[in-house]
Amino acid sequence: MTDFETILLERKGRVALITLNRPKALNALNSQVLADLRAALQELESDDGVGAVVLTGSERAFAAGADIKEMADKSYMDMFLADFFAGYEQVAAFRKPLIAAVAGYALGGGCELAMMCDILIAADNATFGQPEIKLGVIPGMGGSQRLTRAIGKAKAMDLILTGRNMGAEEAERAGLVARIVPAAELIATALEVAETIAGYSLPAVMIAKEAVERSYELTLSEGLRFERRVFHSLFATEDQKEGMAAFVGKRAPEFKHR
Ligand code: CO8
Repeated sequence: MTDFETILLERKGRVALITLNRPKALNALNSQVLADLRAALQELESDDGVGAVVLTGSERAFAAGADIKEMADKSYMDMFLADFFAGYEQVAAFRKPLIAAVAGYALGGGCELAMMCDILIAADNATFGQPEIKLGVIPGMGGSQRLTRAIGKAKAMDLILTGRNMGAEEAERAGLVARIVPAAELIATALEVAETIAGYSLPAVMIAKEAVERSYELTLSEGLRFERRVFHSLFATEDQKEGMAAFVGKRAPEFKHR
């Protein structure tokens, strides 16, 4: 696996673990982090041996936001011409399951990065927020859209307009977080979830992810039609035959594409 400047990339069987690694800056997301993440995800996407990916930070911070020091002196033209941080959409476009394991601060771009993942598992010390308003700006990596879809207008407005943080329990109640675990068990739990997913048929997993994502974009009738079409398409896979034959034969399936 390639070495990177600001992230660590490890393989554990069919699961990859990406750890944001700028501890002195609480994993603030600068352009190098973006470049490293994009390169790592590209590598993992094209690796058939990888079935799911966990993205994490440190116990103190998943990521405390976009790098304020890098952004502070930029002009409108700098931001516009570089389409600053548009590259993060590549994280959201990653086709395999991406699990965010969040401990400590997930603020601003950190919260937005976690929301680009498919399953968000939080340590009991996790803190989420969109504090950009305190800096004279607003969320710029999807917070106003993804947070609102995840937790609804009432809470999203509360967080984005006041800049207050919310803890793991409030985030779980609000529907942002799938599970809360003790901080010491965070990585093991996230890897276990990823291993479970990576044990299934990869095309089925990728299509399941895509179908759920389409629900954000489509009307119900179009979404249901999309689901039915891709459901039908899975009957062209060997893994469907194997999965159903294994059930009937009362044995564990041996998926080929996993
Ligand atoms: N950017 C750069 N450096 C940071 C950031 C950050 N977001 N967060 C923390 N750091 C640095 C600090 O400057 C400090 O560095 P140094 O030791 O050199 O002074 C180091 O990390 C440790 O931080 P603190 O000493 O502040 O640690 P505390 O435990 O006292 O506080 C906090 C932790 C509460 C997390 C505090 O650091 C904080 O408030 N950080 C900023 C949080 C924030 O405002 N995040 C939002 C940033 S804006 C954003 O994310 C916009 C996203 C969209 C951009 C897309 C553009 C298109």
